Amino acid sequence: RSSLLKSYSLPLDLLSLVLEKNPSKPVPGVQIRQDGGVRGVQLSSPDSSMSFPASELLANCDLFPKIFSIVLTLKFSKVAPKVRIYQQVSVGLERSCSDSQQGQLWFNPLRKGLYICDGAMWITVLEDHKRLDYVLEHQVISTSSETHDVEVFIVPGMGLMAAMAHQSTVSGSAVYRWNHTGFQLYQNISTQGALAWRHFTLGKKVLLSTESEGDFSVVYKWSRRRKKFVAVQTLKTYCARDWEAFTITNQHYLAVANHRKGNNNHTIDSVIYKWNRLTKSFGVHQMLQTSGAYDWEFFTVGPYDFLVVANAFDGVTTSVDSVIYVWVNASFQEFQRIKTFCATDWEMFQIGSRVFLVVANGHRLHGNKPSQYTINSTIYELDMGAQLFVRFQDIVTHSAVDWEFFSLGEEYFLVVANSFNGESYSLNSILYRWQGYEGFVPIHWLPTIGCSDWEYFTTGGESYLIYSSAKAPLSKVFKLKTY
Ligand SMILES: [Ca+2]
Ligand SMILES: [Ca+2]
Ligand SMILES: [Ca+2]
Repeated sequence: RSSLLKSYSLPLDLLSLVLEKNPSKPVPGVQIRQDGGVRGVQLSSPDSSMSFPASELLANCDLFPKIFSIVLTLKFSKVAPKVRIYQQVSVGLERSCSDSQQGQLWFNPLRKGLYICDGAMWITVLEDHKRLDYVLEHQVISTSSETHDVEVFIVPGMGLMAAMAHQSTVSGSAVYRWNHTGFQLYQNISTQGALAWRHFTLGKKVLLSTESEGDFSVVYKWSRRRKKFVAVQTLKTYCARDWEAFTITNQHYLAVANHRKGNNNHTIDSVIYKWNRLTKSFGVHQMLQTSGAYDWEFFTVGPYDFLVVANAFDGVTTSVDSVIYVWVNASFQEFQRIKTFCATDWEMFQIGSRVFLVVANGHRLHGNKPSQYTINSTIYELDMGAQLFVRFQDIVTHSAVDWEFFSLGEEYFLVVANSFNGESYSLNSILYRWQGYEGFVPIHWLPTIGCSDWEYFTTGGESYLIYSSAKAPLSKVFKLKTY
């Protein structure tokens, strides 16, 4: 490939190729013009004799190149001045924008961006695409105990907040608030071995639900008056690992992943709840049998609504099918089964029109044999023709418990939470970048301890990643430095 690239990265003069094909015979519709010191070509009408097969340029190349540039030099003799004259462009790192600055242009040399003031805020006219340069440790948060999950969300009037599911039943869980530079403890919430938090909104209501090792889950509502989360409903759950909130045709649903009943009953029902507007509470809508369910992921492709469960364990083996469901006639029906190994997380993402699902495989365990933690986690791509998800890429992970997808500028990334390799919890979690047909390629290694979750968020124009630890009382915020 590199030799091909070399031979094709040389510029080719397409015009001379056409004009000099037969120098004795002029090409119809083409005239040479001289203007000042510049000589150019005038094309008065397109002529079929100017075209040639692409194979003349791309010998020994079966595929048309994905990236190429065509340079054109144009001369305009008459252009009507249609440009509206604005005030001068001011140059600097910060400029205010209010009524009196309306229509003013501002160039920020650091961001290489040109902005126009609309009377209230700066609107981007031109901006250099952000590209990830490096990842910087930004904040270490000392937490009251180990953490199984972080949920980052926005509360209107309060800004960015993060709920952390802490292990300790004594100190409970905590909600943090972003104060321009980092997260600060905002509210403690008493929990019994919290496993996950999920934030969702019902109209203007902001709700937060927690899952715990006990036999119940609690839904909290943000009280605008008290500026706190207050408990509103308790639901019977079985070691619930995850909640997923979603809306289909204006109806709100919650899917709970029931992990196990008692000590070893894993093949049980997980429940889809539906919001009842009259009783203002969630009622059971549908039961779906799951095996050690760990995660629900809801996603939409065109007119279709999907829900996929991560099945982790059936009591004997972690090699169980995880199931993708599709919404038909007001309930979920099986769409496809995919073999997984202690599946702990599904993440759906789109790149252009392509739809992907990635699974986090925790470990292989069968009977009394020792567990294998260093195994493949797999990315699947939706084949629209076959209406099936097909294997796209395998990535080696170490007891993966979470995938997080995000985009920066025009680039796409995946970060994995590697939690254990069979010997140690101190491992690198890896950040992968999308590189077209090569798929995802590792680019950054982030040291973590017992990593349980990654979340991506942006605030104040900056991009961040936060990870939580199930083995140490700390969470870390990383800043994604761009150039
Ligand atoms: Ca999370
Ligand atoms: Ca997920
Ligand atoms: Ca996550």
